Amino acid sequence: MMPAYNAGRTLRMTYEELPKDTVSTVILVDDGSTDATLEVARQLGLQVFVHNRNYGYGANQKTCYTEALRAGADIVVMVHPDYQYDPRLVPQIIEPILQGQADVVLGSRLKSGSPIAQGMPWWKYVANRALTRLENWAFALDLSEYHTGYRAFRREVLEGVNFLLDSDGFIFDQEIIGQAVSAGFRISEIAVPTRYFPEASSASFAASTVYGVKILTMLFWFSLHRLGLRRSRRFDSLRARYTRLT
Ligand SMILES: Nc1nc2c(ncn2[C@@H]2O[C@H](COP(=O)(O)OP(=O)(O)O)[C@@H](O)[C@H]2O)c(=O)[nH]1
Ligand SMILES: [Mg+2]
Repeated sequence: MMPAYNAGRTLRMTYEELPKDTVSTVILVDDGSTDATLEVARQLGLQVFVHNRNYGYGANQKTCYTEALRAGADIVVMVHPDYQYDPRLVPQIIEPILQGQADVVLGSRLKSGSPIAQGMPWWKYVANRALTRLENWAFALDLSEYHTGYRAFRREVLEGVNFLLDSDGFIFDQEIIGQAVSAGFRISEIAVPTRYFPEASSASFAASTVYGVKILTMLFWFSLHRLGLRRSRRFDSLRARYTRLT
């Protein structure tokens, strides 16, 4: 699934490189784009869902996952349609799930190679590293980054966390990881290359700073929840709330 917002110039390239023998359904959710995203998506014959206005990146993913579950997906892969991540790596990103070794797999740009040499602005690299360190500490994990737009989920994860309670903005990406950790799902990562070019990112320095502060706030509430000091409904697992009897 591809959460799209003004991805008209990169959507075709991204779609064309998706390995069609691995992917059974491609869903695109258009979050009120003002460019040719919808036309291109229709030409490509994708399953398209359209928001009546721009609700934000998290809101977009909520529709993506809801519709992917409704379509019966066993494994859901999100890739940004801005061609920043290599769509040819879908078989690799789902492999740990197929092997039964992970429930969530993140495509990490910081696991190997040099993201800065590949075009990541240095301040994004430094911030990414620092926030990753804090998130590793709060989540008791050892990942190389959490800020990627390339992710694979087992169906049970999307059914077992209350992602509709998450933010409609960019912080959604971190909240859903916190929820997966809370629910006891296993998270792993694979290395993916970094690609930076003008259409690959719209996050300005100011917006990235706000994002960083929101992550710190989220980690604070997550930690209080984890320690049993203050409950956040968002981090309550839906797993095992009920089972099917007949
Ligand atoms: N900025 C923005 N992006 C959205 C929205 N909904 C979906 N997206 C998609 O989210 C992706 C991430 O945005 P981008 O600017 O590339 O962020 P970055 O790569 O993380 O710096 C893009 O592929 C957009 O198409 C939205 O409401 N706002
Ligand atoms: Mg991007």
